[in-house]
Amino acid sequence: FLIFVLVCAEAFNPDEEDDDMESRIIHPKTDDQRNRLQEACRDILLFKNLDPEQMSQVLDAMFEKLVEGGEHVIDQGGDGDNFYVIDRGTYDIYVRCDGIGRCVGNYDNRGSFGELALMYNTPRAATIIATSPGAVWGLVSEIYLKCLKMYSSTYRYLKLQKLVDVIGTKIYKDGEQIIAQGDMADCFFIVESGEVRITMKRKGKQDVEDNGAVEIARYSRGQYFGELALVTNKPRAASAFALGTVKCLVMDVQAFERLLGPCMEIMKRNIANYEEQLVALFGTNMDIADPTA
Ligand code: 1OR
Ligand code: 1OR
Repeated sequence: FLIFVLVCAEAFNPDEEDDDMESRIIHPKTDDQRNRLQEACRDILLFKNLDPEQMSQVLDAMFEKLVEGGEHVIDQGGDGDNFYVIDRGTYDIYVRCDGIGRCVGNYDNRGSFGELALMYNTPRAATIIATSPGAVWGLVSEIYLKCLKMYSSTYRYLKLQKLVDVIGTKIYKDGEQIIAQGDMADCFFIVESGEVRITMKRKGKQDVEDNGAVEIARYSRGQYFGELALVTNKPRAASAFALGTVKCLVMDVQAFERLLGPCMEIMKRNIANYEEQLVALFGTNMDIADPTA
């Protein structure tokens, strides 16, 4: 999973995305209109990550629609054509259920509506009726969807970038120790290239050849290790050594907790497997030296 994330992060560059608004739509505006429009769009989340050029294209494409009190701006069940940003005026939101229309909310001189039918390609989910004379800014669905696409890719990229920023790489020579059993833990590793040998000391045999260490696992590209001590808050349960030259991605404990918190459940499930394998390897888990002892 992690390698997948990292590969995506490397391969993905939002600047390379087709971020042009293509067929440029321009509805000319007076200075006053442009100022009002800019003000109305200031808090629209979807527009926040657009660069000035893209934002200017979106503003160009928006058109002012004056409305009278009682006018339906959107009718429930209709097709989604535009997204609307409120310039001024008050609006009621009606939702029809079992033939009965109910007012479920209202807008007071600010906000936006009409995104649902465009996002999900569904009929309009509510009726919007102006309760005073007012004005809204419309944006055709193609451009709205383009913004949505850019927003989600930028958002994804920023998240991945955060992950990449806190991961360092480290190179180990053949035979070099990466983790020592019994040590306190401060980081987590992902093998980027080469092979890592995990060994564990057996109880009472520390002075026998090779400290009585038994190889219990080998990891290669894309696999992780060193998570156990971080998850359990215990010393390292095993040692890790480089087999040939090894390149690891290294994440410190703070980054591990912050960024991999959502993966914790998967890691815990894998840890449960260690216990099964321990029994399979040694007959009983009592045979392993307790690093805390
Ligand atoms: P749309 O494209 O479906 C109607 O066109 C718009 O009304 C819709 O996008 C929303 O932007 C807006 N349920 C459905 N649509 C709502 C609601 C709403 N509120 C605003 N809209 N509910 C009210 C939640 C306060 C749920 C009612 C059960
Ligand atoms: P750590 O932070 O304790 C050593 O540092 C790492 O070796 C450990 O995290 C795991 O990532 C990795 N038991 C304990 N740790 C293991 C095991 C393991 N396998 C890999 N590590 N096993 C049971 C004991 C025989 C698994 C056997 C396949």
